[in-house]
Amino acid sequence: MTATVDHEALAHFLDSARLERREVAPLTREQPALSVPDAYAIQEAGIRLRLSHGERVVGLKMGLTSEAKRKQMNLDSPVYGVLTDRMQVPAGGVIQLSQGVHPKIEPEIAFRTARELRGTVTRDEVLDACESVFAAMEILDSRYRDFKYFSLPDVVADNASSSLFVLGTAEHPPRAMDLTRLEMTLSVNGEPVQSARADAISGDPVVSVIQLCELLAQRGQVLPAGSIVLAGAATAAHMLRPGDRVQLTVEGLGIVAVSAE
Ligand code: OOG
Repeated sequence: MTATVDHEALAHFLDSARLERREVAPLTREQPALSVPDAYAIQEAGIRLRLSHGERVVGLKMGLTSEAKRKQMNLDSPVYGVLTDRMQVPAGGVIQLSQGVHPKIEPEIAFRTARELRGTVTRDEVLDACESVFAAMEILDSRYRDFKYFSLPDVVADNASSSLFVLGTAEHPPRAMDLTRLEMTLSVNGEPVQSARADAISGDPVVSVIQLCELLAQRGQVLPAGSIVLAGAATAAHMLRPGDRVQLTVEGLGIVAVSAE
């Protein structure tokens, strides 16, 4: 890590942009040498700020796990972010777009762990540790101007663009189906806008959980029991507009809906 980087100050800078719904310049513009470890330290400081305001960590999200997303953002390796209870929108709920900067929505698959996962884990160990799999959507919202032109350390520091998420209400045991073959369709106002098979997520959404455990281990951390894990988007993200009714159908996992106003 770079000794001259003030992680707490940069976390404050991004957190106030989030709270005041203000776009800011990417951190690497002022700090071109910002490293990925520095960025995770900034992300952690930002989460500590949210915890000091009464939020609770409920899980983690993977990002940039699909080719479509990596192309959309012009970035090339997976990253993680932290989910808190205040980011969860109930299934069928309403997203207030005025509370964000420029929110986008993505189709995802989520897991809930029943046991801790640590370090290098196998596919079977992930399946054994996860009690449920869900259809899910993530609402991203970068604090950076125009939601673009950022590098990997920028997006990591900004908690991997996390904003909100919604989980389907139907829970399925992860071994009940072949998770790589599920067809996923995101529709807005009744029109399909994005579709993919679940293997667009890291080749297999379970691989996202394996990669998450590896990334956490690099920071001396584990994936705790009882975590929600968003495995990453299967497609590019869709910009939300007021009045949008968004629905994700995942074959075998059911439907999850949310609307924007
Ligand atoms: C980075 C986060 C991407 C995903 O699922 O790929 C992400 C971004 O696009 O701003 O969460």
